Amino acid sequence: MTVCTTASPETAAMNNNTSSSSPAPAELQAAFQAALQRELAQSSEGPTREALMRAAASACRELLGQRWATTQRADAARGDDPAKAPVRRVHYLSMEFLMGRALGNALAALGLDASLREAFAAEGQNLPDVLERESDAALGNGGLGRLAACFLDSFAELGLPSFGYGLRYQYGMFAQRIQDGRQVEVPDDWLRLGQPWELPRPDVRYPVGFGGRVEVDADGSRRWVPAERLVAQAFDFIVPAHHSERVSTLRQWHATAEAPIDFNAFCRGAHPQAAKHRVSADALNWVLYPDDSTDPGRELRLKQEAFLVSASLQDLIHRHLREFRSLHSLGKLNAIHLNDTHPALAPAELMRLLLDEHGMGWDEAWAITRQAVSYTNHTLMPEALETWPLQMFEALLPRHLEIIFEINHRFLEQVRAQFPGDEALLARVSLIDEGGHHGHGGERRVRMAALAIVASHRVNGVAALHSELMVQTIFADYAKIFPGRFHNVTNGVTPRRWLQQCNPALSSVIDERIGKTWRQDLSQLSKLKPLAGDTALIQQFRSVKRANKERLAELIRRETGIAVNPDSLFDVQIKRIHEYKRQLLNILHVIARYQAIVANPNADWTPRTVVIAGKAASAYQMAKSIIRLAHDVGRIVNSDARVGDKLKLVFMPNYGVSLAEMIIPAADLSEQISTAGTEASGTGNMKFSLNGALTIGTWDGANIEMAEAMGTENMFVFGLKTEDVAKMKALGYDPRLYVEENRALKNVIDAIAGGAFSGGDASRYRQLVDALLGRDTYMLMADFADYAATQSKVDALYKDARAWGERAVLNVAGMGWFSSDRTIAEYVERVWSVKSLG
Ligand code: B1H
Repeated sequence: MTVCTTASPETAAMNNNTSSSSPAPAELQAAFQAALQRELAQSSEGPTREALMRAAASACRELLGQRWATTQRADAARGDDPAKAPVRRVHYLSMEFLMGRALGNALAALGLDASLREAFAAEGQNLPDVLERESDAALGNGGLGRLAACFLDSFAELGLPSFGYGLRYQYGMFAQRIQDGRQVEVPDDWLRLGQPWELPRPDVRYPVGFGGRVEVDADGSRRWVPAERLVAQAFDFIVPAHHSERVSTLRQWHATAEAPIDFNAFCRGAHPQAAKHRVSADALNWVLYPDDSTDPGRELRLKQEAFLVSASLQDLIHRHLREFRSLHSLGKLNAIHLNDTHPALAPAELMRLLLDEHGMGWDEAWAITRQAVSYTNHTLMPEALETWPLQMFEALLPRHLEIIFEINHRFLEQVRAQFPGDEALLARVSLIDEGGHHGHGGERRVRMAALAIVASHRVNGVAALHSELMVQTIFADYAKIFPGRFHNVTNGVTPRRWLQQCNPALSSVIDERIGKTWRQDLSQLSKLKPLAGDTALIQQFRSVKRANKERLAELIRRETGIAVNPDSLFDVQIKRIHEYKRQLLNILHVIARYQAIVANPNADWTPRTVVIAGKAASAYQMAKSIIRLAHDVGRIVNSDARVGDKLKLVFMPNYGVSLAEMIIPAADLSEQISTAGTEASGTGNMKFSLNGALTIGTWDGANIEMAEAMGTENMFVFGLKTEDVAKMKALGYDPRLYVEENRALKNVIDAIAGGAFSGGDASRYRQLVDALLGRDTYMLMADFADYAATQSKVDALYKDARAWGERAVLNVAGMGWFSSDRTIAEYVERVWSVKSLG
């Protein structure tokens, strides 16, 4: 699939490769040997796996650097052919990019696995062991950040002129340790051994200001005089296409202070004083999402967002001027996409740059901004809708606040004209929350989602249900004001990482049957559908799964000491720990099953291994309590001789991209059990199904579209639907009624409450139990019975290996739609192309 070919013959050639055209292996071997010599010169350890990994990475980086230069030259010429609608360059602004490891992907993209395998063998090492030495680039929380990484892969693959823009966090997301069954956060020092992938760009630097005041010049023009000045310096990470020589770029900003040390203070011996501003600049680089439960934490987060936005837009403008020498065409030739509201300052900053730095008038600047900007919402959770206290905002970004006031003034005028007399509507849609109501102690706040919507020409949700609920609930007023602005683009995942690389054995089985083109055109997978009953194919699926499960069993033993049976059903839930995702429902079911096994050990149980992994936000006590419960329950269940192989509960620590690549190919059952209406899309759900796991899931997010694509009968769907949830809440939901009428559920709750898993300590889970019996916000009690009954259906089907295998094939066959290539093609078509501007 290629959606974007640019004008020059050079690019056409780059795009026309149908098979990955690799550099001559000799060229790579030479680059690799040279890099290895450099490594060896720096270390007395000899050619360790780390050294080989870094040498291979720098060899790849050199080759990718050449592709980068060619891609940039081709893209710079994209406006040259007056006969063609010019292609727009996409600037994908995101606070998160969860890239994971890069070497395996680069080797696959460059077609160099085989020659590197040989080179490593010559040093006595094998490829997988070397690949494992690379640390994950974990610069994201979860699905939103991994989606951005999949998108970069598709940008390259589709030949889209593009930059991803993010921050170069020194510690990314924290690393999760488990101590006495509890999560402990430690810094993830992923840059410790250097970053062989990044290309520092010392010449790409921009000033970014904070604080200060706005001055009015003699001619009435306004000018911001910041109190603090930082410098943003670019580091590039190159993302290769797999079937052409094009690349995309992830450009990450690093902050330093503009001013050198304070020499006077230094000479007085006041050393910390001399470097105070440098430390405060460096704080922007430290971590992703500083715990925002404190005021300094929140302020740092706002600074990070402003820093990302300002550096990225200055870079865009600089490039545009170099290529086209005028800003009038900026909106037509560039798309600026906001990955949620975290970079939603972008329209305000773009207006400031155009007005104040480039002397443009308001109307043209606003037209350009609206043309360029688009926004994706990723969640309906009200607590995730960003707002900033006006006071803090003004102290850091006084000129931006003025501009936001002006945008708001003009917007509210328009609403007033459109809906005369509706003062309540004006208050609800205003970019400023006047604070006249509950929460936040009545202070005025800036609503970032409002700014993102008003400044965008398109706003989308990430799955059909989510996009519908978005315009019915949180954005209903805006949808009334801007009909036509809102739409849906369902998420997808890259088949290169999430099938080809993580599951080479299954990839070969698929290749044998339908050829290799699914890597570029995932819809090819539908050709497996008529083969789903083929006994030999089912056998092959089964033996691949079995081998992947053995590999995972070994990892589980290494990481947790727990011995699990690879013949048991591997039932997996891996994702951030959050109440709405209902890991707790999963654990309740494990307890119920445990109690049932103990009561009736000789029944014909389908042996199960339940695997849970995920991180809890450091300040999220309930999520941490769920992790602890998983460990407490696991300890009891796993050591009970009456249970044996019939049931195991495993919590795998430090979930991340690389761990997902190990676990997903080994899963039989994928748990996607959020309360209906709460999970915007999910993308893990897609990865599991693509690897032949069956899903037990609620009618939520992209589960719905997956079920429709593969046939609802091929998914284990259970639980309340979104309308049911709403209705029951409206009628007054009482979780206790469900507990009273369900003996199994009551026994589960009683066991937790009575301290059965906490050594008799009844207080440990009191809050958790009270939450379930009190409000039960996510309706676990209401969904429990159907969940447990559906799990019994899972058991029954698993006993019939042939029936299960047929469904596994049908799952894979149904996933053609869920490629991020398709997602990006839709964004191009409906959001980023010149024609989408109307
Ligand atoms: C998603 C987030 C998110 N939605 C706030 N929202 C954050 C919100 O640290 N913060 O402030 C971080 C992340 N993440 C996820 O996006 C959804 O929950 C998934 O359902 C969805 O699949 C994914 C990608 O669209």
